Amino acid sequence: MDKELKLIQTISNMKKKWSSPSAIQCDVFRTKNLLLLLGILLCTGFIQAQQPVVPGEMVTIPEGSFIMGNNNGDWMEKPEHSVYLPTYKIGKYEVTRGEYRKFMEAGGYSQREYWSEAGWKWKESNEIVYAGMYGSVQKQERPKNLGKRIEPAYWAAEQEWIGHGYKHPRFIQTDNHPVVGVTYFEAEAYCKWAGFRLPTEAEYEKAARWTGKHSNIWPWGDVWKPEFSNNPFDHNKAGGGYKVNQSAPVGSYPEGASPYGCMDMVGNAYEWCGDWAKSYPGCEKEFDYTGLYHIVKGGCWDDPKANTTFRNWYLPPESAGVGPGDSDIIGFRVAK
Ligand SMILES: [Ca+2]
Ligand SMILES: [Ca+2]
Repeated sequence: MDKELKLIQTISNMKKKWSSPSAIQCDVFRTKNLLLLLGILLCTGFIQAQQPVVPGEMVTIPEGSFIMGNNNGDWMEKPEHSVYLPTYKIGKYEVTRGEYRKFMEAGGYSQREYWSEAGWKWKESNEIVYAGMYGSVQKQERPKNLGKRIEPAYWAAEQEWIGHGYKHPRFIQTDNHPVVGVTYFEAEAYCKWAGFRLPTEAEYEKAARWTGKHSNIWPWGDVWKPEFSNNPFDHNKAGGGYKVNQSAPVGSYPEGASPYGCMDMVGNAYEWCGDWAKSYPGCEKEFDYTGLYHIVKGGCWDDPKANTTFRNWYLPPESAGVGPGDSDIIGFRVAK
């Protein structure tokens, strides 16, 4: 930015110096200046960086096979295998608070039709449910002072965050921050209201890493770049800066875009996927958590080096800020 400002100032000073000759000379000079400035801005990527976030923008992923999994990853990421997917659309960004607010204002928490049976039952209950990674489910009563569920946990724009190992100062969540603290049930209800669905894990992973010929380990390539995503070790002020934990407005890390142009596919908020957690064919330890855990992908602002093949799983009602689930790190994006 400094470079552009200096150039604009230089051009402006030159204009002052040359301001006296005939009107024709002035017009020619102005046109030249404008073209020069436009060229400079285009070359430096200034105009591109200023592109606004378009809420609900979708990216089309063409049909075809891709390589899923990671032979160098954790045991549950193995083995690499080919998966065919028909054409689908996926959100370019995580769902924002501004978008989610529209669902709330449209009666999202009072209209039964948007919710699955299990989701509605959870919403109306006063139970907090959370679990370890391997099926040790625990339940407790939701504190009465929290009242009826009418919004996601961590909805307040400014608040104390639980924190996950690094500093977590108060910050203001704007309408462009990802909605977080949403359970699977809330993400599912939003999608139904908006005419979408959650992506499957395979859809998520293909949109995050497939170049058409090769599956990247991170959305941008096979080499870790701390500045390309919202993680604890980037310096971007939008994410709080170095060793500070907070979410960032969606699309704040354009250099970290996936080959298909999807933003924040690693980092910022973790993201719910629509399918149940299961082992890949040929995995050394087989598991099938159908009916128990849903897949969550992509790492978060608290995850130092999350990549596109990382797999995590949570219970659908995994509660935020009141149990160990800590789902202040979980959001979602839509698919169709
Ligand atoms: Ca950060
Ligand atoms: Ca994300």
